[in-house]
Amino acid sequence: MGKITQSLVKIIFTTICISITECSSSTYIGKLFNIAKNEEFIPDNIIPEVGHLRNIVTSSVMDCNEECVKHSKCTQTNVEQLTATTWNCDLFGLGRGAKISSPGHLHYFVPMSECPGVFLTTIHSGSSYCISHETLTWTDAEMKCLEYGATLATIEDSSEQADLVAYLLNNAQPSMSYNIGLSDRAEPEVWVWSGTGTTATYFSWGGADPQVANNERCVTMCSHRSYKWCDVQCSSLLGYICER
Ligand SMILES: [Ca+2]
Repeated sequence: MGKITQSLVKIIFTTICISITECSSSTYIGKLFNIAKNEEFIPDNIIPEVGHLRNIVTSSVMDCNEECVKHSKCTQTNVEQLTATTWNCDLFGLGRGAKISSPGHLHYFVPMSECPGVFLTTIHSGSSYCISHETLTWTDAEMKCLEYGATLATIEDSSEQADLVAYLLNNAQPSMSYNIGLSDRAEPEVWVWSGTGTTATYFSWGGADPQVANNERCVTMCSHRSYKWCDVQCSSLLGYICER
């Protein structure tokens, strides 16, 4: 985040909360910080150097989030009230996965960059997606999604799959397949969603996939199979779908 943007954000923050003794979280969520979709999300498997940045004590939730805005690598805060006037403030950079945090913790999220185009809320109820035609490996795509305050898409059921397919049939780049958040990179044939850390129960495989033999550990919505899923090598350069 550039210095001008940081200053601007600080001014907006100050303006919003100037006359409020204890600026409640709902006052500025949505203006600056998007609270994670899962309010109990806390960064897990944090990436070294940009993961857990600092732990400090602040006098309010707002002060903690201001510290985050000032820090070039901070994208997330986790705040817990200690006393009437003190808050434990954890600053985080990029992290992935979902883990249950303790009750009383507040989690805030600020994207580091914007997806090309916009996050679309009209594809499937309750979710927003960034469909990127930029071709990246699965891991690089996951990093990009994290920078957008998202993860690679988690497709929970047939209704979400059908809605994404309908969108791609009309809007995808010709012959482009799109990575989603599913892989068995940790353990062969145990398919885990990167966004939630959960083992998949719904699948929409196309053809004879998945095929264990070819070191195909990452999953894509395949253009040549009407966007049913193919397992591919994680190094394949493909489009990708982020969800938040
Ligand atoms: Ca989803």
